[in-house]
Amino acid sequence: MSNLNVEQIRKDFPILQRKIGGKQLVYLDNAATSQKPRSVIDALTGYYEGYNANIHRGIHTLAEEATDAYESVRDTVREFIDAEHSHEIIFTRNSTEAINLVAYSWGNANILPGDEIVLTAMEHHSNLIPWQRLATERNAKLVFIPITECGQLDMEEARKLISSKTKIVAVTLMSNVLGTINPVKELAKLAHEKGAVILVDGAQGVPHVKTSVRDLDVDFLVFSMHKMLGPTGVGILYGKTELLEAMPPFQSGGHMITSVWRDKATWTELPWKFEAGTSNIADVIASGKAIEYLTALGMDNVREHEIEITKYALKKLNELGDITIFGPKDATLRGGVISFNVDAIHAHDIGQICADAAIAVRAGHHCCQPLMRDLNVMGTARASFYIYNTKDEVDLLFEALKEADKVLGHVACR
Ligand code: 7TS
Repeated sequence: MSNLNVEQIRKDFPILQRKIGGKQLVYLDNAATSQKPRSVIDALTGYYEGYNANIHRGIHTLAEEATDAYESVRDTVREFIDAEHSHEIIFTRNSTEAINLVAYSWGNANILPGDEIVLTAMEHHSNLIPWQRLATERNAKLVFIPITECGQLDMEEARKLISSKTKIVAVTLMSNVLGTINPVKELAKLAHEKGAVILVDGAQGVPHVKTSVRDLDVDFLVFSMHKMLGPTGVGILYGKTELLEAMPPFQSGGHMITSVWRDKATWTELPWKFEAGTSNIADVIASGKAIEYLTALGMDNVREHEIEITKYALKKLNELGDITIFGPKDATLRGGVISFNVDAIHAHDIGQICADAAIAVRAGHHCCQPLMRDLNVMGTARASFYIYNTKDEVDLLFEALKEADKVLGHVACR
C-alpha cells in the first residue's frame, strides 16, 4: 500500500462525485488532462472575487496583491523542479508553446545548415513539429533515436546518433503512449559531451515523477500545469540563465520592454522578456495551489501509488486474451499510462464501450502518428492514472473490456 490516502484525496476533487447515466464517473484520461482539487478551483474564484487586477502595472492595492500572488508562484515552481533562480521560470500557455518558444528563439539563433536535431521515435507532435519547421527553415537535419522491442529508447543507438553535429537533443521524459520513462540524465550527459543542449518535454513526466533540473542537468524543461492538478492555460518553460539571456524574445509587445522609440526598442530582463502582453494571471495563481497540493502529498508517494496501480492494471488487463499492451512490462520503468489494443476491436469502439460504462479513456493516435506507424497500428485505447485512481476503478475497466467481448465478440478471457 502506498502512503497516499486515496479515499481522502478523492474528497478534494468535486468532479469525482459526478455520475454519468446513473454510474459513478471513472476518470482514466489523466494523460490528456488531470482533474482539479477544490483548492485550485477556489484560488480562481478567490482571485476574481478578491483582487482581480493587471500585474506589474499599477500601484493600487489590488494590483500589488495580484502581482505578489503571481510572482510568488514563480518561486513555487522553481522550488518544485529544483531550479536555481526564479527568473529561469517562464510562464507560457502550455508545453506546446514553451517548445515553440525554444525552437523559434533558441533555434533560429543557433541552428545552421547541416546541424542535427536529435529527437526520439516516441515524441508527441508538440515536440516534433516545431523542430520539423525549424529544420526545414534552417536546412538542418532531424535524427531519431529508435525504440527497442521493450518500448525503451535504444541507448546504444543514442550514443551513436548524438554526435558533434548535434546542436540540440529534444526528448520526452515520459511517453504519453508507451508510458516509458526515459533516461534523460544520461541523455543530458551525452548531449553536453558533444557540446549540444538538451530540452526535456516534461508534459507527462513532471506531474508524476519528482524532477530536479539540477540533478538531471537539463538546459530546458517544459511542462503543462493542466496535467498536474492545475488549470488549463499555463505552461512552464525552465531554461538555464545563460541560455535564456542570450535568446531573443519570442513574442513582442507590451510588458517585455524597457525603452521604446518609434523605430526600435530594448528588452527587459528575465523572465519578463518572454512574457509579452497580459499574463494568464488567475490560472498562474491557481497553478501555485496545484503544486502545493502535490508537494503536500510528496512526489515520491505520488510515484509509489502510480507504480502500484500500474502494476495491478498490467496484471489485470493481461488476463484478457488477445490484448496487446504497449510499452515496458515492468511498472517501475514506466508511468501510469497504459495503451492497449484488443484484437480486432477498433480502439474507438473500446473507448465508446468504456464511455457507456462512465469510464473515461482515450482512443486514437494520441498525437503520436509516427510512433503509431512504427507500432503498426492505427491507434490505441489508453487508460492513464493519477493520485485519485483506485484498483476498484481498474476492475471496472476490466469489466467494461469484458463487456466489449460480449458486444463485439472478440475478447477471450484466459
Ligand atoms: N508532450 C507530451 C509528451 C504530451 O503528452 C502532451 C500532451 C504535450 C506535449 C502537449 O501538451 P499541451 O499541454 O501543450 O497540450 N498530451 C496529450 C495526450 O496524451 N492526450 O491529450 C494531450
